[in-house]
Amino acid sequence: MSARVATAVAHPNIALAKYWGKKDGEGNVPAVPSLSVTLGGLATTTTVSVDAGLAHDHFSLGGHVTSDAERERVRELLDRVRARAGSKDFAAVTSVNDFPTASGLASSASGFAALALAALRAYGVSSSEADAADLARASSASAGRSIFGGYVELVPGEPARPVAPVDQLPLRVLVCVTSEAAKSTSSRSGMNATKARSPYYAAWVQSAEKNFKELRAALLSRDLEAVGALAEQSALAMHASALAAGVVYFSGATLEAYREVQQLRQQGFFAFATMDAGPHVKVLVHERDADVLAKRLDAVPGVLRVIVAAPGAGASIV
Ligand code: 2P0
Repeated sequence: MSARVATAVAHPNIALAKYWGKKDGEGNVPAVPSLSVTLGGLATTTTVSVDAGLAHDHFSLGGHVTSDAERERVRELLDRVRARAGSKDFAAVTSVNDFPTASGLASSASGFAALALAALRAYGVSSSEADAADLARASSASAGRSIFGGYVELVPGEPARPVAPVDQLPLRVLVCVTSEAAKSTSSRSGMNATKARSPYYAAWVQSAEKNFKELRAALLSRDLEAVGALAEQSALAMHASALAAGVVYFSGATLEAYREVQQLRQQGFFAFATMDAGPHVKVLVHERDADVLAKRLDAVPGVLRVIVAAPGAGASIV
């Protein structure tokens, strides 16, 4: 039987209102609502080839054979798709990122979004974008958001859905890369440790609900300043709760870049920082200042390079 092949491209997303922590029980359901912007420019390209001749699934990432844990997460997603397709055929999956993998640049978001779309197509499952988003979310919650372009919300228990288009705000995201290495603590273990051990986890969950509502309203009313301020608050509150459990994603360069962002604000620029489960700092700036501020941030000790990203499109089959 000939292989059925599909290739999908997906882009990372940066949460403005962060998700951190899961609801009790199975199903990978986030404990808090989140709101992200999908970034153009950075991409994961994933090909799924269904082949009745294979004895098991194969998965390579960036041309390398992957860890058992990574293969297991890919297999779980393929199993869900096979169950819907009524197929027992295995697949070969190849995935390539054009940015650092597993380092807090949301590679699992674009990775599982691309995998979900490509797998549904390759196995011939007819599905809506909401189906694809919920399939991706079950593997990696933030991945549900990368199915869509522009600004996207993920409310616990529901598939991700778009909230506002790419041109809602004159926003650019300056991704300050501070390490090319993979992070030492995965998001999953970091958030589980925070939930188990942080004295501030309950406060985080409470503050995240309020932050999400306010940020969503600010986005819909095109209040760029409020979106920036609320996004930075969300990131700091998430990391404060994680830090109290000994979950530390910051490096020296993270703090240097954050200090520069505070100085840019004192100098009158619109600049707010957000940090994820890795040492990089993503700086929200006005589109007109993007080139000038990228140079300023590139000069910060420990910042290796700065990627200028604009809000971008959702995942698609190519
Ligand atoms: C977010 N992050 O909202 C938050 C902020 C990182 C910091 O979603 O366990 O890789 O696979 O559902 O989606 C990273 O977590 O975690 C993440 P799993 P995921 O973007």
